[in-house]
Amino acid sequence: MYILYSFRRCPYAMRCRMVLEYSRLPFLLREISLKSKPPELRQLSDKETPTVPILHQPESGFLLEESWDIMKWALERDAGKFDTENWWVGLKQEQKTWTEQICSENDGRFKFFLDRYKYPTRYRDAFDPDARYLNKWDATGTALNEKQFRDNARRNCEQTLAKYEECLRRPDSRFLLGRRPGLADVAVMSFVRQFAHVTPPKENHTEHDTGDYTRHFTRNFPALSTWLTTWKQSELFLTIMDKCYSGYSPPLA
Ligand SMILES: N[C@@H](CCC(=O)N[C@@H](CS)C(=O)NCC(=O)O)C(=O)O
Repeated sequence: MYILYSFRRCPYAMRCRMVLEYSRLPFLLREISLKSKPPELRQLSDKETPTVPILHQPESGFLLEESWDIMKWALERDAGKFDTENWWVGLKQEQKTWTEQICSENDGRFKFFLDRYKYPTRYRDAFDPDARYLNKWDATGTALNEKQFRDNARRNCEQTLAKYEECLRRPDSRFLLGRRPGLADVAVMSFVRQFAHVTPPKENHTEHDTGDYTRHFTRNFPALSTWLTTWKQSELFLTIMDKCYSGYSPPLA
């Protein structure tokens, strides 16, 4: 039996749950507290700080520790027969490459700035181990005050969102690759959702600050907002976010 170590609100775990549910992999869901990880997780993982999601099959020792690997493996297993709506397996090579690029930008630059937009105060420490990224992507970052730091992070996220918006505004393109959903949509959806849900700081927010970030998101990215709503309301997403969700169970014969 496969076990998915997961955390309900983790965007990496969400996208894996979506893919595992879609591709009908029977699995047990083990919800983890990130604050007190069980010893078995530490035993499984070679990482200094184990992360979720992890997919493990105790009987065989099969282990995947990266969400991208889990999604890809689930879709490709058994010659792709579970990828029934062709999210990945039957894509053209250029579409696969594009999907990989989208995912890598999402997990890299976008996630980096999303964290800073969401939690600016957590990242102002001069000893931030991620400061090297700050230099890579934003040489001015450390010289900004908190509001400027947050706005700067938001603007950087919006560069990525603008690409998605452009894709979705093409004719007949309800999804990033066109008419049909694909792995790219699923890989980034939970992160775009986090961006759209960031709440304004309680103090000092002015009209100029927009005050209402959600309205700002909807106004600037109308096609992306519609796309996000479609995914948020999808049966798949609602299923994997259900507090009682315990993994895909095959229908009774
Ligand atoms: N590269 C990993 C990243 C996963 C990740 O960062 N997960 C977060 C939760 S959203 C985590 O487990 N963090 C460890 C911690 O907070 O201790 C993947 O794609 O699976």
